[in-house]
Amino acid sequence: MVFGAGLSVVGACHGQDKLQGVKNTQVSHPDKRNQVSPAPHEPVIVENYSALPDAGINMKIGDIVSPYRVFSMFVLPGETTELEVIYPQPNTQYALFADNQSVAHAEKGTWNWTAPQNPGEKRLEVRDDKGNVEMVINAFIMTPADEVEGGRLKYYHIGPYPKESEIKNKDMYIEPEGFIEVNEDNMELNLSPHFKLKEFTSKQGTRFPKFVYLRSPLMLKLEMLRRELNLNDIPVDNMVVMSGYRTPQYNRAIGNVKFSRHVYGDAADIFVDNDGNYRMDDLNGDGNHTIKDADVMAKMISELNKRSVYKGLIGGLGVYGPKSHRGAFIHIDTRGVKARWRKP
Ligand SMILES: [Ca+2]
Ligand SMILES: [Ca+2]
Repeated sequence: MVFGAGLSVVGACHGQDKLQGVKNTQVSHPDKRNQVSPAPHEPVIVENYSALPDAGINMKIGDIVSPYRVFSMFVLPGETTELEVIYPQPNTQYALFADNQSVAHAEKGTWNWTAPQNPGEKRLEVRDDKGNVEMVINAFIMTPADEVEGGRLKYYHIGPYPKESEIKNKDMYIEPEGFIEVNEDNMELNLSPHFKLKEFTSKQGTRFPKFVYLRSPLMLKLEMLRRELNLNDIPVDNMVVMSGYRTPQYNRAIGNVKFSRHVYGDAADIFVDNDGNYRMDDLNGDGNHTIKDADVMAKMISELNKRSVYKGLIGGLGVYGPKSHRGAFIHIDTRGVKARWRKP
């Protein structure tokens, strides 16, 4: 098994030169569909994946490396991404297919795949020379951010991102260059073996389409944490993403800090919920539901921090104790520098 052997994140982001501001114009729209009170996220239990082994190869997808059989990428229309097989199996040739169409090699084991001009999804498959599918990469072609008008995309309220003049660390707060449209047809698609697109939408409104912005290192971090818990005899059948992406609009509505990592697509608030009651499970086995159960998850992040393969995934770790309206949870993000906080 070559898990993690090449797991790394190189560089902060692609296409910084293509950054587009979300237009911050105050236009009130008669459509109020998105102003209904948020519905709670349902836990997502992915069945038949608990035994899903890693792929026999690692794939470098742009600036990240995935060892998983199912992964995802987020690109702009017409954007070209380099894909490369890392650690191929001996005496095996690989081919890349996009929606069953063969993609020409750039060189052996390397392809430059160009996304179509229209937003949507493409299913990329890496197949070996016997035709076996070694890895599926769900490619999401985003709607460019310059199509946001009056803070909205197709009536979905995204809201204004902080102005560039307000941002001190421009490497850490990169405004989205596009948004992934989420609808009934694609919401069940996997972003990684255990996480689906629908888990990361902002908790605003109930109608489709919705839009999210996500960065792939978050998926790597979530999968690594999940695995680490399992390896430490804390079985995870169901890890709930209580909050993934938040639009600036929603983030402001709940009174969160302006520069929340959730707005920048690399944060998730999570807890283990194998019994499906939408509350953190008793992970430390003391019979009580307390912040100590969140500490069990946080400890795994600390362990991962010690490893070199984790280097590109460093970021925030917040530990939260239970309140009357919700259980304990942890916040993780991949902001690139360590940040720690604890809120009993
Ligand atoms: Ca539970
Ligand atoms: Ca406990």
